[in-house]
Amino acid sequence: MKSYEVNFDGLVGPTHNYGGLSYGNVASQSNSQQSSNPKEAALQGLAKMKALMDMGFQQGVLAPQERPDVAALRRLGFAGSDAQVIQQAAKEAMPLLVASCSASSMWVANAATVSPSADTADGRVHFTAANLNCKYHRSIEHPTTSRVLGAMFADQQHFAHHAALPAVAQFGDEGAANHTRFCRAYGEAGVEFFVFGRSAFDTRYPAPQKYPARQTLEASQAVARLHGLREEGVVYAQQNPSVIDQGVFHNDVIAVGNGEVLFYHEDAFLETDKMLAELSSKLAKVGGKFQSVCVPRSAVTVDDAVRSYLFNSQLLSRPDGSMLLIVPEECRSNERVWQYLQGLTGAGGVIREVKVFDLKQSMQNGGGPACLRLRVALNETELAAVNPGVIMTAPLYDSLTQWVERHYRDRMTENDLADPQLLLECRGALDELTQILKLGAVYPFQIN
Ligand code: SUG
Repeated sequence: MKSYEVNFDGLVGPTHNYGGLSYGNVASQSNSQQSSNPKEAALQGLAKMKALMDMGFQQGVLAPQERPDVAALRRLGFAGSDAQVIQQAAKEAMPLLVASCSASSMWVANAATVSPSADTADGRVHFTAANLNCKYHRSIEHPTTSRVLGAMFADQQHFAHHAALPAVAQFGDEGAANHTRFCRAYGEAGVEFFVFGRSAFDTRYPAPQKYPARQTLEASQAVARLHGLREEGVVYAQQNPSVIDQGVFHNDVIAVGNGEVLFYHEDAFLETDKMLAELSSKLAKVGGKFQSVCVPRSAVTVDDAVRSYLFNSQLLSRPDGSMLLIVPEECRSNERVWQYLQGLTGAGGVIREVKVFDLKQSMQNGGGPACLRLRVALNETELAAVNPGVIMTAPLYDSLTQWVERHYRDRMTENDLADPQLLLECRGALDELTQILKLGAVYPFQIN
């Protein structure tokens, strides 16, 4: 049976702004309080989806969330009408209002961890929504994420959904940003690779000194158990704590994998050789031949990787078995990175082509091409069971761009977030969106 990797990209929400909310994420911190352009952000994301669809890849779309999150503000003690809640928060606790307005759900690599049916005990595709426990503004995403994923992958015969892990730092889980899957073909059993930043319960593991390690070993292990993965089909590795301290807040900022290939930076992991050997032997047991492409620090420094997002790229398989790398524009403007990429694609290895996308609006908050997509490997039957409303087509692209043009502002600052009118605008837009994507009622304002 045919199988595919379907990339579901997060549609940027209408409140996209630079809140400076993510300590440890260099771009988010350094662009704090700049004015943003939500319309441009959404159109840049849609252009990438359209381009991948036009190249023949399976492409889907994942809806943004209701923001400002008035219900979250109410839980923090703000009261009255919705407008009063927003006005009171703006007056007394602007950082909380900003956090409740973040469009961070666009980075859907953090929405969930997904295990394809070929890897799981019950033969279904398993999803665990990420608790995103490290940052308040992201920790409020998972209830809606679960509803949206439930509406997209509704058929229980093929899809199993797990609630987010317990909402404490010991089970901090950032979803697919720290998860990669290796396989010979998408529909065959593979090896799931979980990268953690620290252990919450075992003090023998080192931890970063400056910035938080968002993913714990125990969270990754819990997800593997929930999904019914075989021990032989799982590899755990620890992220090098010193790169976390240099701004590598997720593994997908320093490594990306696809098919039988891992593309990674020399400093990405601890005990790299042992990890590569385990990946290689476990992949061999399911018929695959593991290949790694290591980028040496002499060619690209960790700082270059963090600034250019070289590894936050999409590594995609082409029909001839070679691969294509989708990178952000920032890779072209970094001389060392661009030179490295020229050498890489010219060397006749597996990665043959690089395509550059302008995703500046998202990049300024630390979100590159890979952050913006959630990968779901599906066989033909499973793909047919996905809600067809969320699969990208030329007409859907047209409706979504028109929808963005109609509803999105082209400038957003802190003052705009304090405007109660914004809430009404966003709800109006999202109500229409759920009809376009045929999601049914998924937002708090639709179900309460
Ligand atoms: O969680 N930025 C996101 C970026 C997530 C990128 N995702 C992956 N690497 N997979 C984060 O740090 C910034 C929001 C702000 O500051 O306004 C933010 O949430």
